Amino acid sequence: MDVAPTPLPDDLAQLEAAITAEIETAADEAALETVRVAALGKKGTVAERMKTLGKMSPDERRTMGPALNGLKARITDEIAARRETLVAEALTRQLASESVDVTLDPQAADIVAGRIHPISQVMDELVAIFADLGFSIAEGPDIETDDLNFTKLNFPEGHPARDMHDTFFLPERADGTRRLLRTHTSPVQIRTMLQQKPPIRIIAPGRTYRCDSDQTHTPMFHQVEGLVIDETAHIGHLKWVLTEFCKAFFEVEDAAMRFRPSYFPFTEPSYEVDIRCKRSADGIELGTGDDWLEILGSGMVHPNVLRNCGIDPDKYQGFAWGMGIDRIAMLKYGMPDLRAFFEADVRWLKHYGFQPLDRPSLGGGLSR
Ligand code: 2U9
Repeated sequence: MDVAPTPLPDDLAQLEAAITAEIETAADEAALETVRVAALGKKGTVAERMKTLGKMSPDERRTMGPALNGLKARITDEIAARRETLVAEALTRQLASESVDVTLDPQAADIVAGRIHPISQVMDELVAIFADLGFSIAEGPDIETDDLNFTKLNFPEGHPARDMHDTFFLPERADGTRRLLRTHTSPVQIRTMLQQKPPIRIIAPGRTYRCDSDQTHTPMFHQVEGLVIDETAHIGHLKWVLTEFCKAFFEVEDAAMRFRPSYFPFTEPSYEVDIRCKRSADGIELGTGDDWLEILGSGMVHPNVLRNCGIDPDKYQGFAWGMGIDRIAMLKYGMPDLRAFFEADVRWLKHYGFQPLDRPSLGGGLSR
């Protein structure tokens, strides 16, 4: 803002009154600076008056000198005080214009334009349920050694799962060893058993890889496995944990389960586990009906696996299970095509995705 130059008054009182008025009406810091330069700057009105001191008689100078110095000091103080006021007013205006209303509904805000992928949602649901049952969450690397993925899990040499047709191997190293993309999350439990003493209660959710690609298989998929090791763990506990999980996850009152004998190298005895269901033209309903649907595999941890991890099988025993996260997500949320999970189609995500601020919790409802 331009400020009209202060007219040079004849007497100092008039000059002071004129400058004071300009200071008081300066609307912002820039305008105040203009006033300061016009009054106190090298060629300002006060400086010009100071220059006249040299031409005065000693008597005149004795009265005019202190008068001019006093004037300069008062104007300097007034400018400083006005600057403080202007800064405070500007801050108040800025705070008012930038204020955030924390009572506004976040659902209407831009941040909810994104969606949580159903796999992430289901992972969060699994974690909430098993954490509530007293399990810890364990994680490990996607790239594993042959030893942790197969040997420690009691897979014999030459087992078909060790075949290149089923497993993604990385190029052989100079020392002849080959790393691989883990074919299950079981190496996470092996790592835990090698590092921790029982009792152990963990789940291991994560990505897994197999050379398999068709309508119901993708080369990368997600698993959650569980492991309990203590001195008394038995099949009854396994059945209770899995039933409680299914009731909470599928949000049903009852979840009868059927254990069919099976075979895995790492468990003995081993079971494939079915949940009761009702099939109709509308789809599949879990927890009721007179049909069965296979949802996971389980068993008592093989004594060789315990031994391989330095755990005495005569003192400790445990149970384990594994299930496909993609599969239980499809079942729960009625998603027909597995491959859509990995296509990143925004329309699909808008339809099947979850609200970012609506995170699953047992108290607040898992999925709503
Ligand atoms: C240790 C000991 C035992 C994990 C288990 C299964 C049975 C199983 C499949 C389900 C569907 C994999 O994604 S799927 O194809 N898994 O049937 N998994 S018992 O047993 C273990 C794991 C680690 C140390």
